Amino acid sequence: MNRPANDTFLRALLRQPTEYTPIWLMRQAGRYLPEYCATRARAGSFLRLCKSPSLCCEAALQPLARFPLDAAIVFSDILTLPDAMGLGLFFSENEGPRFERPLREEGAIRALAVPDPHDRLRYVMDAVAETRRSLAGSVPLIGFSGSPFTLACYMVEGGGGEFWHFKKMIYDRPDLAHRILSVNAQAVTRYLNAQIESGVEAVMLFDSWGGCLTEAAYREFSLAYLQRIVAGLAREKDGQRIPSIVFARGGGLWLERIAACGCDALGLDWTIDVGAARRRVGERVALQGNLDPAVLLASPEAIVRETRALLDAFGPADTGHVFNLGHGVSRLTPPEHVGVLVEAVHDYSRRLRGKNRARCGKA
Ligand code: 1CP
Repeated sequence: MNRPANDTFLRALLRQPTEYTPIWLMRQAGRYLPEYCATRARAGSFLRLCKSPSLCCEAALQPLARFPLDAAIVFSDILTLPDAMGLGLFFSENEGPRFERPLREEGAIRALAVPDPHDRLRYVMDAVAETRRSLAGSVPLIGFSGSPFTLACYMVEGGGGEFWHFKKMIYDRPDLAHRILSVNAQAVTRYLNAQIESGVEAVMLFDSWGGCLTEAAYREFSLAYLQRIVAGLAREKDGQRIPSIVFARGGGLWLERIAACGCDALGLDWTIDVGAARRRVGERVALQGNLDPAVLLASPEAIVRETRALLDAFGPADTGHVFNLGHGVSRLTPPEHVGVLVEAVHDYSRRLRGKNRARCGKA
């Protein structure tokens, strides 16, 4: 298959020049969209939605039908992978995800095995293929997985929370923690490579909870495994480079180290200034982010102002930045505010490039 007609997102990740700054949003499909709520109601539950490739495709395309976003993301969840490892995922109403069989016993940890993604996660591969077909070469499709550490937090805790169980394990039984992380790293590598084979054009690793660790523990229990995965990913498919993004929530203190893990781009939360981040990582990686999702709850004027300030903070450059939020879209976001954001990013970044060219021309 050929490159998408709009490959701005892929070029920005690979630090090739673009005419404007591309934008997509974490959780761009989700509960802030009434049409998503209708699709989920039709599926019967969130998990049944995740297991229906045609409904996943529908949900993934919904934000693109409304807004001129520069990328689509596969509709799924990071927790389908531990579900395929036998932990028994379920979602209780308004309580978030839970596992029937959290990983607490040494025997269960020793028995943990890497699932065949083409078998236990066939429904995700089918969703990838169907979504890619339906995009019909318009914009690129992003595949994703949780990081080994973030997945382990949920697997040992048995759901969301403050993850005391896994944090205790890394100090009490580092051997067991490493056993889980090492199986997870192999599982994630195979899972992402299967998504690449099925048609995704970029991959993203969500390390949503790595930021809760000490610096030393982060290096040993999160970053080392991210590095292994990135080294094991297929770099190309059909002659096209497949860029990788690592989203490091709470990783602002360790940007240089994360940027050196081999990924093409670093996803930033909103606590760090994007210009400062750029100065710290230099030309090594592209940056993705990092508007505070709360800005989308504010007035259109505030959205435009904050968007321009962020693009100004990134500084003059015609590549290397993918605009995104610092975390997912809040379900309280008025959908039309997303439209204001996308237009502001496209419009203002084009104008900045025009100014740069004029300045360079005069020099
Ligand atoms: O009620 C609903 O409809 C479910 C809400 C929902 C949605 C829309 C969940 C439950 N997951 C998703 C989809 C999802 N999750 C996507 C694809 C959609 C898109 O981006 O457009 C992605 C990429 C994720 C990733 C995900 N799931 C992460 C990593 C990113 C992050 O938010 O930090 C995490 C940690 C999860 C776990 C999860 N799934 C769902 C919830 C409510 C949670 C968080 C649980 C917690 O509180 O810890």
